[in-house]
Amino acid sequence: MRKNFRGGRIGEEIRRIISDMLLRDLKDPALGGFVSVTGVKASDDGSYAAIYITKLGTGESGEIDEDEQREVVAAFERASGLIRHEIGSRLGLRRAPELRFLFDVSEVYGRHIEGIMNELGLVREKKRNTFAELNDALMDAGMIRIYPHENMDADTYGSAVALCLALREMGKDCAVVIDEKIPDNIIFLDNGCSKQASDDDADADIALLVDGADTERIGAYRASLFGSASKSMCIDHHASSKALCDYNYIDADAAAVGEILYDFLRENEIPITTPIAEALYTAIVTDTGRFGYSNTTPKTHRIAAGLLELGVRPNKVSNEVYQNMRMEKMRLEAAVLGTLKSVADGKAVIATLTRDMLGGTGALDEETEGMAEILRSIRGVEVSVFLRENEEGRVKASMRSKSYYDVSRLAQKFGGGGHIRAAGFTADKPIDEVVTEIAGILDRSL
Ligand SMILES: [Mn+2]
Repeated sequence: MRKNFRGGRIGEEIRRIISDMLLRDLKDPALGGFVSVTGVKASDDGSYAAIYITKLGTGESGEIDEDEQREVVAAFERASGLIRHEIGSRLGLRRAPELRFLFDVSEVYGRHIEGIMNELGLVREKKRNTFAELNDALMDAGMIRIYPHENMDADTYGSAVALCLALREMGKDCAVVIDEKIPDNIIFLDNGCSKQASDDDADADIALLVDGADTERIGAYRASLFGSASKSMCIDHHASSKALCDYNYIDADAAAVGEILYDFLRENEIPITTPIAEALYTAIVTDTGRFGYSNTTPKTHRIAAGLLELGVRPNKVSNEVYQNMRMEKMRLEAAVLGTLKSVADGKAVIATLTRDMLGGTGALDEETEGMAEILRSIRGVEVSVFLRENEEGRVKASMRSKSYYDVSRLAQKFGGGGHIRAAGFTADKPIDEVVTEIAGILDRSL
């Protein structure tokens, strides 16, 4: 029997069929996790149907970025034939509709995600506060502990130090609680603020997160200390952040937490000394990519100007942060660049690093970070591949693409994964073999 395509019922049937298939038949890794169909719009003549899909991210917000959205859509497109076949046979259609998959970014999606997150008990949003409310809470507290996120960058660390110095000026027992080494190029900001996390930090009146709004990125031990404080507070500029602390200030328009804190200190008439200004300025310079990213606004520059008037010397900050590479790391870059190989008519480059080469430069394993980005910056290069032997002698690959090539699919061929523009894998083969294989694939597919 032929079914009538008009009305929403067929759409609802298609939705149910795809939902069933998600549970049983669709095994693509990109369709794992909380992927769901939010709606189906079928055309009147039954020739095609638009399928609206969503995926819930693992972060607090539940949202996923555009690259991941494209991955989900691409995975559905790959399974399109299978899905049409199933729709055709289950609905008894001679010709199943053409399917178009769209990532649902509507408000419905937002509500849908909120619904799922509520069901899972993931969201317990609290009140968002004003600067005055934050200030009142901080001034009432005696002991305050500030938590930068792990893999500290200059925004989280500079903001933490700036606030710590300001609160010490106000007579508070304040410290920045860390559990990792401070990166060499920002340690000049410290001014005696940081301390290694220890059990007595649990007694704080206020535990304060900067540049993050949940404890996912501070490690288990510090998260337990954070949770033991009487009150929690977060100051953040990530759009995806939810208000999960007792006091919350989240401004997604701010280029850096450093910007928010500048306004906070000004509004509450807390003096900004030169070391505080320097920490805020460093936070802003780095989070805006030296005023080069699209988050840079007129306000960013006005705040930067205000900080210069408070005694910041941009040249000093620049020298500390950017002109401060270890000689060993520079030697490492030189050695890696010495292996540079151009493939696919210059649209891709591959560079390698063996254990012997690394040993020869004296650089550390973690200093190999960022090589794939450096390689991608070459004009005309769409894909960069950096291969290195790790401590276990396995080959670790990092791959980047600039604008159209999906490196996550390339990584999947080697059992790895990642995002469209950044992906990687680990292989148990000699490094030269991996180079040859990747070069072959890139030559054919670019
Ligand atoms: Mn930041």
